[in-house]
Amino acid sequence: MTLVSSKIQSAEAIELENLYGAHNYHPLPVVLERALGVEMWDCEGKRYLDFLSAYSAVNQGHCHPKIIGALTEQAQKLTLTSRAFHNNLLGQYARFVCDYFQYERMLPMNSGVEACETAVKLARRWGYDVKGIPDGKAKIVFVEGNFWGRSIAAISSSTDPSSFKGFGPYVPGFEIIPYNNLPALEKALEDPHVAAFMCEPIQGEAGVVVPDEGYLPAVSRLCKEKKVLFIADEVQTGIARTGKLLACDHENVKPDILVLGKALSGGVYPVSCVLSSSEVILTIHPGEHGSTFGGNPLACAVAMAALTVVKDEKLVENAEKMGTLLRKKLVEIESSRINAIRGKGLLNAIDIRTKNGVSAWDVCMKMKENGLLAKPTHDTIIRLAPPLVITEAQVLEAAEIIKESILYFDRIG
Ligand code: IF1
Repeated sequence: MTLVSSKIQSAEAIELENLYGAHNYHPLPVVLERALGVEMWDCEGKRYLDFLSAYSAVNQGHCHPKIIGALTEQAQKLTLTSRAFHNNLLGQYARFVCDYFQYERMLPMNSGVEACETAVKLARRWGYDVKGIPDGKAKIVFVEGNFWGRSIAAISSSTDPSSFKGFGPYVPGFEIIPYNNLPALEKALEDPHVAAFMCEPIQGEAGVVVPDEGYLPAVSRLCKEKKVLFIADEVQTGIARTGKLLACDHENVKPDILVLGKALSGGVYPVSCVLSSSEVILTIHPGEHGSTFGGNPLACAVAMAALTVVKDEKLVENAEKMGTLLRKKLVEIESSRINAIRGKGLLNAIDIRTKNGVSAWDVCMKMKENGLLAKPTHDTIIRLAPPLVITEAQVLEAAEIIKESILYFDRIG
């Protein structure tokens, strides 16, 4: 048995993944060894600014001392009881998270996809028990470009072939309509068997797609009129990322079911949850849904610490302020390669035009060389989403790296 070495070099670490791991990813060739706040270091000690935040899981910054403190303290007391028994933290955490987001009840899960799946199950059950949809007929409406994970249900609602192709047959009872299109929603909701409409308030994986102002309030109104639950997947947009506690808050919309994950733990541990009313959450009875790890005391302690950091360090305000500064600096870059800059708070994207064979991937490789880590999505889009603890000096440093990396390709033709 070979001993695990923390002194491994980057090339060897990548080779081992290639040799022994599944090939379900194509990461940027960087091997990270440690991180703090917005900064990360690779095996050779090179420093980077993190502009991905593990897809918005690390909103509070890497290895936040208060969150790691809660983790290590709780880890020495009690980590997992299963839900066969109570633990001393779950009730306190449920009250904490309900007060924090202003909902009546919470159902704890682990990953984002499990929480989204839970929301879909709750909607179907509510559809039968409360709305009175005939058994087996419940329909959930989704939007094109949505992303909520890799399970069979999640890919059954996906319009991205790389997610769904070759994994059928798919889950029935799902309808997919265009995003940001109210007439399409109005039409879909004419079917009395629709239990819920689910979408991201800003689409993350689709490329930071911000819907028109007024879309979400109209969605909420249409759903109410038709007695359909509005499920907001805020797994990526929630918890201060977009410069409000929730992206729905930009338009003062309150979803009937709110799904949270990622930053709920500050990225130290998989913690997700579904928040809703008693009417919805209590439609599921003992034995009908659950998870070995969901609601475990370690997760409860970590999530309470992570949410406390968001308030204590005013991350909503900082995301708004630093996001505005970042976009201001980015629009100043004079390059014909840039199609558009968009986003809210610190969830932003540069839309890069592929020119002379230079793609978003090449720009990300150049940024990596220059000390900033970001990942392209869909060939042409670079998501820019640093931890929300970023300082003004770090935003300016990052903007300079991004500018230099793009202008480099303009200089060489
Ligand atoms: C991967 C993407 C981002 C999500 C929303 C639910 C989930 C996600 C809005 C599921 C997950 C992740 C999954 C991760 C990469 C990442 C991602 F590029 F793949 F699409 F963020 F944009 N709802 N998003 O964004 O949460 O079960 O993963 O905890 O590699 O699949 P999960």
